Amino acid sequence: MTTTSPLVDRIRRHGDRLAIVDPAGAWTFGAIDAAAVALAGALPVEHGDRVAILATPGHDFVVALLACWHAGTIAVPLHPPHPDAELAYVLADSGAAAVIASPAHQDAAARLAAGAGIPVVDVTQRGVVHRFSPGLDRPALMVYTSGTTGRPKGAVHTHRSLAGMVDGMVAAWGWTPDDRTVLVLPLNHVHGLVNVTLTPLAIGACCEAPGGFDPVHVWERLASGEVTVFMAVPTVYARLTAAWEAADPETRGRWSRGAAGLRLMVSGSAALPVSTLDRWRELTGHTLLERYGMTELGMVLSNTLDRRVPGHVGEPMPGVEVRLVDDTGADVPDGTPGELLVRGPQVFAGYWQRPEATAEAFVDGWFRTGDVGVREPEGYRLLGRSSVDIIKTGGEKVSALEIEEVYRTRPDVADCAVVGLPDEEWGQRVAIAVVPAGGAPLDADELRAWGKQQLAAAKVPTRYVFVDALPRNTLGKVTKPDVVALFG
Ligand code: MLC
Ligand code: AMP
Repeated sequence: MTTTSPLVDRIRRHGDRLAIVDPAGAWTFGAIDAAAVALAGALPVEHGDRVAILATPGHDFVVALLACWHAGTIAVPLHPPHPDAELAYVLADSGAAAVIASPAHQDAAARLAAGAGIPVVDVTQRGVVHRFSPGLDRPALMVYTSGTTGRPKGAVHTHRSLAGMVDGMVAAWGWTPDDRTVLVLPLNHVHGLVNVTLTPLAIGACCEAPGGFDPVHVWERLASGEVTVFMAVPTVYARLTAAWEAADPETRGRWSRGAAGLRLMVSGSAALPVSTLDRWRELTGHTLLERYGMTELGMVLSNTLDRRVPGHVGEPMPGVEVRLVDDTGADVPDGTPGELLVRGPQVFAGYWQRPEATAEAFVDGWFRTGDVGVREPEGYRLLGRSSVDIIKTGGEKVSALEIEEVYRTRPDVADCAVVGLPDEEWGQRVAIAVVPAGGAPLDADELRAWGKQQLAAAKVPTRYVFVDALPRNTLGKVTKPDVVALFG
């Protein structure tokens, strides 16, 4: 039986090979596929429905994802540590018809599903699936991403665009069935989901999913001699470096010798500081391969296996076309900065139920990234974003305006402004300047604890300053560079 999804078809072909290792056990491709087919039969859904996934990384998540595709539905992965408010928003915005949940997340799933008036399906439930008509351009996945305005939007990928992403990475980074990787990233983003989970599985390689990021565990796995590929955001490499510094000399030597044996180590999702790259090379002998991507696009620019230039993001991925344009939309010459536009087989289909935002995101069929880059003899180099209101912290993209809107709902906050402060470990840190209502002083710890109930951890400001008024220009607009200056 072939399905709509080329990825499902490829995954099931690897039969008896080892697909997944997680804290609950080890599974072959055949076992994963059989479980997914059976779970698909238990989903109370119609083709095209959105199905939310609240699952532990590894077996449960992959079975749930493949079950969504066997049932002809659109998978909407959730990040279990997010607070209810954030998860409920995604359930409501996507109009999810059901939630698939791991046993470990049944309570949260039941609470959220009750609020949304939809059923919870345990990942272990079994039924008989009904076939559906194939179509590569059917939506397969929705990943929520922050923008310059309002709440996060669902970026819709089709079976075709997902396969395009996977094919590009296999070609560019030389994935083989003998590879084995360790997943430490969340599964509500393309980095953890497509690069680290789906791509190895599509070619018959093994994905270890320890269930999160623990630096000591990762070092032990890198030192084991079993892992061949590792991919993460720069903050993870900074954390691993800190764990190495804290280890005793014997452990350091063992970790460094073991990690040197990997085939490939990749960094992306945020700018990799050259200092982090240099230190990692001292520790492991690896020059991190830096690449640039985006939720809407998958991987766009990448250094190559043969050529890695620090501070640069290389050349377009296979099949991807890019342009750099000025304010008028005209192409800029090499050496001149411009906004990066992208076209290619892995570009997303649009934002869920936001035709205007989708239309605005494209110009003449090219996706506007909002990132500013320059083409140099060494390859492309990114210079930053055109909007100060998009912040990247720990590899997570967050919207300053979304955070401001949430804090302004507090009666004791008259006004506020959110900015990103440069930070070696996090890339940027979220900081907020608050004008207390009535002038009474507020407690930063309380503001942070409150924020964690409303927003994903990455969005909650870690630096607070209290002011009588926000700095504004003559038009009354808050001047964000002056807000940054408030933090010294
Ligand atoms: C957690 N915290 C964060 C944060 N994550 N603060 C800022 N930014 C973040 N991203 C907070 C926690 O609430 C906690 O607060 C404190 O920071 C330390 O938490 P921790 O437990 O030590 O952090 P941890 O949970 O280990 O998270 C760190 C991390 C994680 C780097 C592992 O942020 C992460 O997985 N980031 C990757 C995100 C990602 O996958 N991005 C890809 C997007 S796709 P307190 O108060 O409790 O101390 C994309 C396209 C592409 O960008 O190109 O790939
Ligand atoms: P997201 O919307 O979470 O997918 O994040 C995509 C954004 O992350 C891009 O638009 C860039 O701003 C940023 N990004 C990803 N990779 C890199 C990189 N290697 N260097 C600099 N920025 C990056």
